[in-house]
Amino acid sequence: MEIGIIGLPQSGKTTLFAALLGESAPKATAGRPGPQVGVVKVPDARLQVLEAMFHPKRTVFAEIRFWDVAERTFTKDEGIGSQIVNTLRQADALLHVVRVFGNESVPHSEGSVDPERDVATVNLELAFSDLALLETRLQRLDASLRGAKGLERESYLREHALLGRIKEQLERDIPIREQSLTQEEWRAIDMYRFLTAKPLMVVYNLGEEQRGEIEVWEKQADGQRARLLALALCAKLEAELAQMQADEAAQFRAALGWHEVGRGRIIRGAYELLGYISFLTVGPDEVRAWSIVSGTTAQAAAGKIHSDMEKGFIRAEVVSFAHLTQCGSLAETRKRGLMRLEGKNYPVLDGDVITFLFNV
Ligand SMILES: Nc1nc2c(ncn2[C@@H]2O[C@H](COP(=O)(O)OP(=O)(O)OP(=O)(O)O)[C@@H](O)[C@H]2O)c(=O)[nH]1
Ligand SMILES: [Mg+2]
Repeated sequence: MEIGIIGLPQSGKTTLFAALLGESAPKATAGRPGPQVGVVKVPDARLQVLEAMFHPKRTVFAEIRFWDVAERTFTKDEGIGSQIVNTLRQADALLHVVRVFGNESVPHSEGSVDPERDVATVNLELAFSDLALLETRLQRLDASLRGAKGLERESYLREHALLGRIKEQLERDIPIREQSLTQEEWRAIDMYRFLTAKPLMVVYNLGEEQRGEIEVWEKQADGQRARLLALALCAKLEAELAQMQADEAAQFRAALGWHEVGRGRIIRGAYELLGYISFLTVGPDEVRAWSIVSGTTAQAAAGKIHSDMEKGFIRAEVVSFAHLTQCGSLAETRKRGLMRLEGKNYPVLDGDVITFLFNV
């Protein structure tokens, strides 16, 4: 899972990036070309339980990769640079950091702190870049249509109609992620990697003194919109806590009345937003969590591990994490009839412990 961090200059993108990465954050960030990539482990208490049961050589958590795209992602005059757009197009989701913190010493690129305006500004920039791409593609289709006949012509016409409809709605301020498209239409536009089609997490970055307002900000943001999730946190405070020893940080959190680490809330949010779940694999070498989109079939899930496993898929031995912990071993789940054999079309569930059987 790849998530691109975007936002106006000085909104706290790099600070949030540091909060997500904690100790592993790259130190000097200024002046580096291209996106900085940070890998965050997805916390999963089930892995500790499995570790105690299987004593593996290693334990591997699922991962999310965050990109702190650039020093100046969005500027009022220039919009988003084409290189950044191309990078962002590869992401599975976008995370928009919105400045709410005051702090007079940090100038705001738009002259004043106004979170709703900034959300609208960035949304507009994303829409502009999609509109430019739609425009180019429609022109190319017009050209191709001139010489096209039969089936080829029909397929161009279909695509032209679809892109035209999408463009018209985007011009009316409806991001693609909120447009109602059929499954087939989503698939047809997938290759364009439109920015406003991506799931979006809006993170309101509050100042330390605004820490009592977290819930207010999350409630007020419209949670009902498709593929959009709003969170609020204090990025600077979270980044500081992420640098502390775990027990010291926990004491601070308790004093603040925060039950969950900001990083954990963002990771959980990303899973929810993208519809991700985790399945587990166990053995003497490693216990491991793998993230997949909910509804992924057993055969496709095997492909996450190795393409040979997908190609040579025979069947999957599946037991739920709950049943495995009740029984204490895989052998016991077999004995009690809780281990199931599933075929290639079985939709994998969160917490399934799976052994794939395959031909090489
Ligand atoms: N008071 C306060 N200051 C913050 C907070 N988050 C960021 N800042 C400050 O705002 C400034 C910019 O933060 P960065 O994280 O570098 O912002 P950025 O979006 O990465 O900035 P660019 O990459 O230059 O666009 C720094 O001086 C931070 O210390 C916050 O939650 N509270
Ligand atoms: Mg930065």
